[in-house]
Amino acid sequence: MKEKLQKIREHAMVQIQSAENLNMLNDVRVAVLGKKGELTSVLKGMKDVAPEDRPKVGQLVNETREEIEHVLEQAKKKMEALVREEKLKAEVIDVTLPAKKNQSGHRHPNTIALEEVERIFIGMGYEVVEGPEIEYDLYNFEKLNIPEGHPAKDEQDTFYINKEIVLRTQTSPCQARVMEQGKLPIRMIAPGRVFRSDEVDATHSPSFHQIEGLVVDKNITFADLKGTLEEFAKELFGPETKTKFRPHHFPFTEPSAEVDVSCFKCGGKGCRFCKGSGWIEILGCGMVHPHVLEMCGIDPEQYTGFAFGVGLERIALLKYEIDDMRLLYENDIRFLGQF
Ligand code: 2NM
Repeated sequence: MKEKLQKIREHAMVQIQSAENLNMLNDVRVAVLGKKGELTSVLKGMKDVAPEDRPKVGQLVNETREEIEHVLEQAKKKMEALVREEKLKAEVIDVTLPAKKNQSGHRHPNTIALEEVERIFIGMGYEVVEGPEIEYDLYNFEKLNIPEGHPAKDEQDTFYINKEIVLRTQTSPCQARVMEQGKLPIRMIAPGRVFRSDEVDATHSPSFHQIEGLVVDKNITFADLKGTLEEFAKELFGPETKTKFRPHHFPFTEPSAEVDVSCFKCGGKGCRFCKGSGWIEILGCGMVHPHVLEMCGIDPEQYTGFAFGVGLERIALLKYEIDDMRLLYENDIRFLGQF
């Protein structure tokens, strides 16, 4: 009996040693200590042992059982530790790796500039009005005091669909349409895409964007025009910004002016940015020509108005110190990602 137990014990030890995983260890337990296990069957055979020997044999079986149980438990713990370690190795996370960046887009610099201009004028009580990009000659030219034969109507500069229809060369046709509706007073800006038959270079494109403004009411004077555009320039380029109105000519306004702002880079001393002059041209403006009011159904004896036009790309180029307009249209992510 002693030998038999010895054999069971040794066999169990070898089996435990060679077990490669937790399942195999469990198989050993079942085979030795389980209900039909080797050691269990020894216990069951106790009835054949002489009564006087039973306590001794019983003790021996129990000792063997305890020993095997202990070794099994140790082996199980070791195996579990090994499994855990391998799992940790396999699932290792390198917290020093750079994180995956969220590639979220953002507004185009043109849009940022547009919304900035809109914000300023909405703050002064203006409405934002849009209109068609394909326009009647009537609204694009005729009602804006640009008659047949005027150099602005040159086929060299305008995309004609036919004799009556053009790609709008400015957004003022929107304003002619609003004036024609006859609801006064008017305080509006008309942003949008315009078209001119220009060659592409650093400052020209056959398609670009304008924001034109119009105010029509009783007693509107050049002082209102100046105050409004001075305020606009200060909001857009900073509170220190000075403005200068230079006489100019536009067919739809009289008198007309071009507006320069003091260079926001050098403060007006003169630098590379303003080409040494201290001033930067930003827009055109004037008092709406009485002819224009009349042609749009407004009595110029009762009402006066001022209007202005800003190039959106010009504002974006200035604001972000971009030196070539083409960059705004190429959609190169390396460029656009900077704004
Ligand atoms: C400019 C310059 C000066 C202008 C005029 C009008 C309208 F519809 F009232 F006649 N809208 N915009 C205007 C005036 C535009 O752009 C440089």
